[in-house]
Amino acid sequence: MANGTKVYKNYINGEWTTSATGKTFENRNPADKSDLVGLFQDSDERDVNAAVAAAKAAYGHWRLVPAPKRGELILKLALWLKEHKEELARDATREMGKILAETRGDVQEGIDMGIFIAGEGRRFYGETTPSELPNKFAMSLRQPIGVCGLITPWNFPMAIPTWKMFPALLCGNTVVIKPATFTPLSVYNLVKGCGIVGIPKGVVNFVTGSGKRVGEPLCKHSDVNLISFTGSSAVGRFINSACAPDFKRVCLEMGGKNAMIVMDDAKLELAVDGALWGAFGTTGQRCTATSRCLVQRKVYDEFLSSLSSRARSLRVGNGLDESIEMGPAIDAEQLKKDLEYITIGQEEGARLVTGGKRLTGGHYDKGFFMEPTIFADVKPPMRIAREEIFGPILSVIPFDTLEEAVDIVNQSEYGLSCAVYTQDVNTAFTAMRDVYTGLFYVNAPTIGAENHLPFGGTKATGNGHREAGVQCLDMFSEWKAVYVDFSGSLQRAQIDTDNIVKVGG
Ligand code: UN1
Repeated sequence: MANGTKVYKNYINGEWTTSATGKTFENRNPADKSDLVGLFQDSDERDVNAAVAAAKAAYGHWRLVPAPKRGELILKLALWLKEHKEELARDATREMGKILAETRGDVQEGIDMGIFIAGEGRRFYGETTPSELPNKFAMSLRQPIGVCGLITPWNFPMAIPTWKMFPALLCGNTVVIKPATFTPLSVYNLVKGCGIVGIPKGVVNFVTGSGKRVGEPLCKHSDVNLISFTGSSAVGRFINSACAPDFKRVCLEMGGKNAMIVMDDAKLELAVDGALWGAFGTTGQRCTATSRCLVQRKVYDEFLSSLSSRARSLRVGNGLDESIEMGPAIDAEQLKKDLEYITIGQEEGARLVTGGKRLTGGHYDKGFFMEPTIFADVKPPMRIAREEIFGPILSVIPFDTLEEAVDIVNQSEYGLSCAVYTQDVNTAFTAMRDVYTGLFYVNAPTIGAENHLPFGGTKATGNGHREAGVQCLDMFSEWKAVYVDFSGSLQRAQIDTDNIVKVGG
């Protein structure tokens, strides 16, 4: 404690340690800048090296712990999260700003992921298959990769770290986790849980600090075998090249510009509910946020007026207050960026229907608040229709035919999530088939993916990997094909196969 402020340490080889730099950085509440959540280690390469060395040493043992047993420890951790759900959610709201209902959901996502992945420990299936040669056996099995560097974002400070850490551990890897500097407390809590449930020392290591001084050396470390990152496409591009020289496996989960398509026959109230939640939930700070609403011409005016009156009445404020519906932007820079996009949208000729201003006065001055914002008559080439803003700003775009809507959706450089609202099964299936995204929803918003299905996107959203679902195991393991020849003689595949089948002996 320094002046009553708690100083949080790194976790390396099972010990809570201070950084070699001797420096710390502040974690402040974005809803109330005067609220100092804690001081965290402002680490550098020396701390990364120590954490990687610990993870490398622990790997020798951990990879040999049977997968069902690794799964049991993850289950224990999930149950520990469940037991502490409320305090973990409060910590997350305090450091990140989103409302309590959402941080409870964030922690719940971690619990769900743990329960799901723990079961995979007893289902760690490979395949057996006949060899093309007699008295020879063939199978495939998963093997771990080694030390995994996990670089996690601030918008889902608990869920996304669990998406990465749980499957990495289940597959037999050890990890070094670097949380976003805005939200180190949630990951600190998760790592504390690892120690409490008995995950052996060195298996999970935690180093806080900047992308430059911690993230970059982690990506470039020759003993790190995999980097899994969630964040912006710009940082993802940098990480991809930092990992390229030694062909490190890189799993990137990046931006989105997700569209909701509202057809003439949609249940409009349902679509309005979905758009409101999709666009302004998490203050629009989700990679899955609905940032474009494509509305068919006949219902355009009605949808727009109903949505904007609902947006106007959203209660914005400190997420720790249960009556609040939308929290602040994560920091001053994000708020500035959001407000810049208001100017950009207006200059491009879009019609500002509601919002657009910073909220000031009273408790608003303590944090980074802005009004939920809707632009109408947006044209697909406009920047507000193409660029990921990561704020509470929705672009509403009119269209005439489904074909046109699908075309607009697919013009995006991103491909994470898309939703269609319609009562027509043919329209729903056509859109599902033709939209090129990793997630697709019918009559539900673009947010709200569940843990037992693969999560990820196409194009600039990702690089082909999927988190969650059984598919996430492919990210954190390598396949090994095994052949066992018990014929006692040399059998040559592809060559000695001609005379094997003699019908009738
Ligand atoms: C993210 O925005 O980075 O589907 C993840 C959702 C959440 C996860 C979002 N379950 O919106």
